[in-house]
Amino acid sequence: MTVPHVYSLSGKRVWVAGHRGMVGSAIVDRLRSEDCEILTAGRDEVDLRRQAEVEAWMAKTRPHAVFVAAARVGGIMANNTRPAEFIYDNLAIEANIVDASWRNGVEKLLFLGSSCIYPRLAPQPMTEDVLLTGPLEPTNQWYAVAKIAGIKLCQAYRRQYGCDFILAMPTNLYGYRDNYDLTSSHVAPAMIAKVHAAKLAGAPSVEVWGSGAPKREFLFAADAADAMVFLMRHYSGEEHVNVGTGTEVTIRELAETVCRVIGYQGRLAFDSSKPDGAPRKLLDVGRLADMGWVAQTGLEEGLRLAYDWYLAHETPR
Ligand code: GFB
Repeated sequence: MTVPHVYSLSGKRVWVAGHRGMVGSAIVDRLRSEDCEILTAGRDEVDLRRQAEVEAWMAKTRPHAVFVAAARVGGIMANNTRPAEFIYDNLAIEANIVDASWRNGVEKLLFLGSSCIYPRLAPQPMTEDVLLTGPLEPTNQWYAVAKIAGIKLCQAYRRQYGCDFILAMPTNLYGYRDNYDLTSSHVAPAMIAKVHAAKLAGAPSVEVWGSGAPKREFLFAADAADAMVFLMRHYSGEEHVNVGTGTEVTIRELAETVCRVIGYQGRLAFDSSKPDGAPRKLLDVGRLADMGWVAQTGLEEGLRLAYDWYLAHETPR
């Protein structure tokens, strides 16, 4: 399939906002094979929640293109217990970067949202147009509202100022440089850390939050980064685009897969005092597939790669 080229990164200064996070760092890795200059702003240099700092940094560095991978992110527990941080930080970060990008003549910007923008009980798989058709999942409504505002922000700047700002909505991600802190992590890194610890301790069981019945779609972060660069080059439009694999597993199946990868034979102990969150969150990835992009890394393979990274970087052995 020949995919039309709409934007060339060649010779461009490209700012990856959020380069220390899992997705941002994967985008930096992916951009290393492109002929572009990668810009990153250290946390000590720019607090993205402060408008004046973002404006000064952008005016100084003048990027041609921007990936907005900076965000306050976390798993179900962090979202549910720190609502103010999840709504305020995300609104501030996206408003500051989008506005400063327009003011500084950024040619192209890609904003990363999340599959939790969609209604809790949306028909599955979720097409892009189910946005704002029903109530949100309560555990992460604060984050979701901020990300929906980010979508509308980019669309408004496109309509009023003609900015080529585009929107990607990735599913649940996992990969290298994930967050393994059990109070704020997502489920995939949490299961890696917990199963590893249970294996080392010779524990008879490992704790899994909730019922194990919710279904989730997991995309390897390096694949997500590849999709972001693909969209940056080949897509220009107001509509947001789902980014995922199009396949889902139950949390029980995810936990079993992690046990297999790590070689742990104990039991799964489900803790029903913890929330399940949304029952299903499967993206319809037809729009992206029609453009010519599909995910490459299967779940078990990706979990093996993530576990190898965890062993090399995170564990007391
Ligand atoms: O990954 P997770 O926190 O994200 O949880 P969400 C997914 C499912 O795994 C939930 C269960 O049903 C959890 O109850 N789970 C089982 C666990 N054991 C664990 C564990 O040890 N840790 C965690 N974290 N979960 C988040 C949103 O929702 O997904 C964010 O809150 C964002 O805003 C992100 O959208 C992608 O898929 O439920």
